[in-house]
Amino acid sequence: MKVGITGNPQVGKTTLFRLLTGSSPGSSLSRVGVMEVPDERLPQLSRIFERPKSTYARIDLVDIMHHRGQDLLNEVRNLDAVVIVVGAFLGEEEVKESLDFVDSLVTDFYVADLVSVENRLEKLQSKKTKPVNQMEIPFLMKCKRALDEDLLLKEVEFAPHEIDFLSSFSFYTLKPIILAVNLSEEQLLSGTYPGMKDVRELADAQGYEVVRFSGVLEEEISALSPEDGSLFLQEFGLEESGIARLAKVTYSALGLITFFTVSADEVRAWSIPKGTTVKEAAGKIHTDLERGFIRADVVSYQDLISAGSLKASKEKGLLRVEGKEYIVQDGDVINVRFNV
Ligand SMILES: Nc1nc2c(ncn2[C@@H]2O[C@H](COP(=O)(O)OP(=O)(O)OP(=O)(O)O)[C@@H](O)[C@H]2O)c(=O)[nH]1
Ligand SMILES: [Mg+2]
Repeated sequence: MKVGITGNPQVGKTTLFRLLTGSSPGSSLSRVGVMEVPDERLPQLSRIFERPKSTYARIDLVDIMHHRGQDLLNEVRNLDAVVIVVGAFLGEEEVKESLDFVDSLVTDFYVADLVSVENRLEKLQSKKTKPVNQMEIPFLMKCKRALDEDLLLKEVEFAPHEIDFLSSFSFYTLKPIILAVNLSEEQLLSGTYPGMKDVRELADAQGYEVVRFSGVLEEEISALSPEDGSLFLQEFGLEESGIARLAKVTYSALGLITFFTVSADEVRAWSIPKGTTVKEAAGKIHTDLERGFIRADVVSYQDLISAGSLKASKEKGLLRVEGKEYIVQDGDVINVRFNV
C-alpha cells in the first residue's frame, strides 16, 4: 500500500512526511519513505509472549512534489490513498485556498475517471465484442451515471462481479482522501481555527476523513522521549499525537486490518484487507505457508489479554482451530500449521 501527501505550496507537506516516516529534519531529501502504523497492542503482546522485538505494520509514503495538473495526477494514479494538507496555521485565506486545492484535485479525479469509462465503453460498443465483455457494459454505464451525478465511485455500492471489473481500472475517485489540518499551537490549544466550518462541511459532504495535527508541536514532541512526549501532549489536553492518529485513520481508510504472529524473537503485525481468508493471510507471511496450509490456531487479542497468557487462553477454550476459509478478524493472533 502506498499513500501520497499533497496540498498547496508551503502548507507543511514535507514536515508531515518527515514526522510520519520518522526521518529527522534535513536528514534526507528523499521523497519516498515508510511509515510505521502505531498499534498499542504490539507492546502488550511483546510483554505477554516475552519477545524482545516488535515489528509494526508499514505503509509506503510519498511526498509529492507536483502541485497541480497532469504531473500531479500521474503521481496519484499509483497511490492507494491521498493525504491533503490544509495549511490552517497560515490563516483563513490559506484554508480557503487549501479547500480550492481539494476541489480542483477531485474535479480532475472525476474527469479522469469519466474519460477512462468512456474510452472503455467506446471500445466495447464499437467492435464486435465477445459476449463475455458485453457484460462489462452495464457496469460501465453505472460508473458513468454515478460520475455524471458527481458521486465518487468510492460512495457507490458494487456487486461482487462488478468489483472484479473495478480492479482492472485504477479509478481516482475510489481512493480515500484524508484532510490533514496543520494547526498552529494556539489553534490546537483553542480547539478551533478560521474556516473550520467549511472544512467540516466539505468533509462531511464528500466522506473525507479529517485529522488535526500541528507540524511545529509534533516536531518538538518527536525530539522528546516517549514518556516526555506524552506528558507534553497532556499539557495540550491530547491523548495521542496527531501524527499517530493520522497514521491510524489512513490505515483504516485503506480498508486494512491487522493480525499478529509470534516467532522466536519477535511479535509482528501484518496488514491485510478486510475480508481476507486465513489461508491468504498465511501467504502474506510466506508463500510456503499458503501452499502447504493445514489449519491455523487463532486467538483474538482481547481474549488473549483477558486470559493473560496463551496457556490460559487454551485452558479456557479461547484458542480456536480454524480452517482455510476462516475470515481473519482485526487483532487475531495466528499460528499457521503447514506442511510443504
Ligand atoms: N508555524 C508553523 N510553521 C510550520 C508548520 N508546519 C510547517 N511549518 C513551516 O512551514 C514551512 C514549509 O514547510 P514544509 O513542510 O516544507 O512545507 P511544504 O508543503 O513541504 O512546502 P513545499 O514543498 O515547498 O510546497 C517550513 O518553514 C516549516 O517549518 C506549523 O505547523 N506551524
Ligand atoms: Mg515540501
